[in-house]
Amino acid sequence: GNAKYLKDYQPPHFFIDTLTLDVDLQPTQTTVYARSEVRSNGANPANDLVLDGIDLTLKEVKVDGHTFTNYDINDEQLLLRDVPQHFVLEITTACSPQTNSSLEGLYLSDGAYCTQCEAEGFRKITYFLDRPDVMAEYEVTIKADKAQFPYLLSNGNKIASGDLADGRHFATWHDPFKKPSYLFALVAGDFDVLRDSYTTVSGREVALELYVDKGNLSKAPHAMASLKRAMQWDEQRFNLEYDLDVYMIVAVDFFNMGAMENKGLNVFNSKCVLANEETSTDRDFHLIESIVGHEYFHNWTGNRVTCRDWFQLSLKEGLTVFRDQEFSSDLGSRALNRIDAVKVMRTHQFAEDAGPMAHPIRPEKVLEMNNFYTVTVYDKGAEVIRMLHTLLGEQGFQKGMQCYIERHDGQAVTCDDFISAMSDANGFDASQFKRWYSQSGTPQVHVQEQFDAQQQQYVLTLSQHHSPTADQPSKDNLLIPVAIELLDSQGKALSLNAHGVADNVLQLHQSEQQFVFDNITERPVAVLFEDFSAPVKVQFEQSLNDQLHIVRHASSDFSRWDAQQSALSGCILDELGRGEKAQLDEAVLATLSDLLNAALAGQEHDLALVAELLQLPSFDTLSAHFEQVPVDAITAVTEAFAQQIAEHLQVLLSEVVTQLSDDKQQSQQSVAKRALLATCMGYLARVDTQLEFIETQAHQGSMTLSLAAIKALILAQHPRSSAMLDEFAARWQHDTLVMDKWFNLQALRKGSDSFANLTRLYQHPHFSWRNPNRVRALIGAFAMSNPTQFHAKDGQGYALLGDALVKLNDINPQNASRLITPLLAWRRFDSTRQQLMKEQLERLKVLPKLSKDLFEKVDKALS
Ligand code: BAL
Ligand code: ZN
Repeated sequence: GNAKYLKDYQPPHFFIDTLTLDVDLQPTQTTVYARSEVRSNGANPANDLVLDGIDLTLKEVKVDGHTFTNYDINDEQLLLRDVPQHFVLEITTACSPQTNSSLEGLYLSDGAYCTQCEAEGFRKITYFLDRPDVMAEYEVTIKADKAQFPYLLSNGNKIASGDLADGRHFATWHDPFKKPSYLFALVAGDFDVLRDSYTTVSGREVALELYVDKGNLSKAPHAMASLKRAMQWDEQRFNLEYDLDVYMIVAVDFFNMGAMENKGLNVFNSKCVLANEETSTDRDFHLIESIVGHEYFHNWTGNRVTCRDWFQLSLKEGLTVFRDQEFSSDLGSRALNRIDAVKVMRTHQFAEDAGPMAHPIRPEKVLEMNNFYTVTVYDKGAEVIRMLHTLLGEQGFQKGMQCYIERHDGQAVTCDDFISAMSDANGFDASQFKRWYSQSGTPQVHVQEQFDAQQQQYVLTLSQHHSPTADQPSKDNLLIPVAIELLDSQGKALSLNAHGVADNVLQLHQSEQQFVFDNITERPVAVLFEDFSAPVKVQFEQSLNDQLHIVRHASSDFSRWDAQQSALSGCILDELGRGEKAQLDEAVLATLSDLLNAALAGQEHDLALVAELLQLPSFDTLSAHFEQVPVDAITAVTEAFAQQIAEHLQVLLSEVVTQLSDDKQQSQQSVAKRALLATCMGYLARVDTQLEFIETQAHQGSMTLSLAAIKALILAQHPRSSAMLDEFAARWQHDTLVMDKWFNLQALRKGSDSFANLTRLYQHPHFSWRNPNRVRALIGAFAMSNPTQFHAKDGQGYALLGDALVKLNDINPQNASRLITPLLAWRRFDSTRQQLMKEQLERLKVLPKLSKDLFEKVDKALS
C-alpha cells in the first residue's frame, strides 16, 4: 500500500500562513470557502502544490483572484500545477456532514454539527496541506439556521456575529495562535451552557463555557470544577498559564475518541465529560477529571508546542499522559493511580508489544495514522517520560520542561527536540536513553541475589534481555532505571547510603551488572522496580515468603500491591496443570485474612488499596506470561482461587459489608469504602452470602455499588442476575450513558445463551451501530472483558466479533479498527482457536471495500 516512513520526512514545499474559512452549514451540501496565503519554502521549493482532500466536491479554484484550471484531482489529492512562489489561493468545496458516519471531518452528531480533525480529518473539510508542520492563523465564519443552531463556535475569540437572510445567522472567530489543521474545530448546535470563570496566576480573567445537550446541565459541574483544578495545577506544578480569553468544552454523543484538545474549543465524548451523583460511578468521576485535565494540559504540550509529523505523536501524548497522571496523583491517591496505569501497561501494552502491531513509541512506518493512537504511544510513552523524571528528579525535569517550552513555543518539533532540551538543561547524556523512542518490545530483566554472611555483602545481579518483535528483529541495550528498597526481617527499610549505594535508583545500562551492598548483616528482602520504575517484565525467583513480606512492609503502597500480584500470579502459574482442582497457598489466604482484619480494625489507611490487594490478576495480565496462552487452564485456576478466597474469607467479607456503610459521598474515603464493598460483593456472591445486601445495593445503591452488585451476581452466575439486569434497565432506560453501563454488564454474561443474548441486544432501542459508545459498551466489552465467552471453543465469540467488524468497516473504520485488537493475537492461542480466529481475519481480508484502518492490522496479523 502507500505506507509512510519516518525516514522519508521532508519539510513541506509550501507554507500556509493564514487561512480564512467561510462555512455555510447545510446537512448534505455544506459549502466551504477557503482563502489562504501560500508561500514557497525557499529552502525546499517546488512548482506544484499538492493539497490533501477526501470526500469533497470541488467547485472552484482561484489563484491571485483568477480562476485556475491547471490542476489534477483524484480521491485524495488536488495537484495545482506551476503555481507562483507566493500567492493567494481561494478554493470552494462542498461536503455532506449528514452522510459522514466516519465521525472524522465535519459531521452531524444528534443534530449538532461538529468536527474531528486529528489526525487527518481536516482534509474532509477543505483541500489543504493537512500536516502538523504547516501552521496558520485562522479566521472562521460559520453560517447556519439561527433557530436550530443558535450557537456557532470555533477556535479563539469571537470577533463578529449577526443575522442573515432566511432565518440564518453567522459568527466569525479569530484564533491569534498559529496552529496546525488538526487543532481546528467548529461546532454548531443548540445547547445548555454552564458558565464560569477562572483568574489566572497573572490575573487574567478567562471565561469558561461548557456546552451540553439540552437538559443535561446537572451533569456539567464536575467537569467544570475539574477544569478549574487543572488550570490551577498546571500553574503550580509546571508554571504554565492559559493564553486565550475563553476556554470552551462541548459534549457530543457521537465521537470516536475520548476527547479532543482543539485550541480553545475542546470537543468531548459525552461519556468523558458528563456526570452527576445519581448516574455516574466513582470511576466516571475520576476519569472525567483526568481527561478534562489531559485536554487542558495539551494547550502547552501539543498546541503551543506541537508535532512536526505524526511519527512524533508521543511527543505530545506521552508527555501529556504523564502530566495528567501526575495531576490525578497530586489530587488523589498516588498509589491507586500508579496501579491503574500499570494495569494498562501489563494488560494492553505488553500484549501490543507481543503482537503483530508492535511498534516503538515513535513509530517508523504508518499506513493509517488513526491506528497509532495506541497504548504504546500513549501509555508506554508516558512511562518513558516518567523514567526521565525518575532519572532527573522533579527539579531537573522541570528545568528541562522550561527549556523545552522556551525553545519551541510556536513550533512543530520532534521527540529528539524534547530529549535535547531535557539533556541540555541537566547535562544528562541521553544517547542511550533515546533508544526507548526507537525500540519496540517489552524488555525483560533477570534478577539474581546473593547474600554472603561472612563478607556481610548482598549482591544483586541484573541483566537485560530483548526478544525480537514483529517489527524489529534485533535490539540494543537500554538505560533502565531500577528503583529499589531493601527491607530487613522486621520490615524496616535499610538506608542504602549506609551500605555503599548512593541512590535508590540503580541504572542498568549494560547487558549484565552487579550491584554490591556492604555491611549487610542479614539477608534483606529486595523490593525491585519500586513504583514500576521501568516498563519491563521482571524475572526474579523471589520466594512466596519474601513476596508476602513485601506486601506487609514495603514503604510504597504500589509495591505492596505489585508483590501481591506477583505472589498470586506465581500461585496461579504453579497450579496451572491442576485446573479446577488447583489449591491456593495457605500463606496467601492467611495474608488476605490479616489484611481484612487490619482493614476492619482501622489499621489500613487506604481501603481502596485493600480492595486492590484482594483481587486476583486479570486474564490479560496472566496471559502476558505465556507465548501460547492456556485459556482454559487460566480461567479454571482463577475461578477455583476466587471460590477458595470467597469460602475462606466469607466471615470477614461479611463483616466488612455489615460494618461499612456507603454514605454516597464523593470524598476520597467514601470512594475507597465503595471500592472495598464492591470487591467484597464480588466474592460474597460466589458463596451466596449477604444476598440481601447485594440485592439492596443493586436496587438502591449508588451507581458504583449498584453496578458492582449486579456484576458480582453475573460473574458468580447467580440465578438472580437476570432479574437484577431487567430491573436496572427499567429504572434507567431514559439515560443513554447509564444504559451503556447496562450493555457493559450484559456483555459479561456467561453460559451458552450469552451469544444469542448479545445479538438480540443489537435490536435494543438504545443500541446503534453508528454510535461508537454503544458499540464499545456491548461488543468491545464482550471481546476485551469476557475471555471465557470470547474464546469459546466453538468459535462463536470470534464469529460474533467478525460479524460486527464486517458491518463497522463500512460505517466507521476507526471504530472497527479499535475493536479488532483481540483477534490480532491469534497466534498466541492453541491450534483450534488459532484456526477459528484466523478464519475471521481472512474473511475481513477479502472484503471488497476493506478500509485502510482494518487492512493495515489484518495484513500484519496474517503475514
Ligand atoms: N489528541 C487526541 C485526544 C487526546 O489524546 O487528547
Ligand atoms: Zn492527548
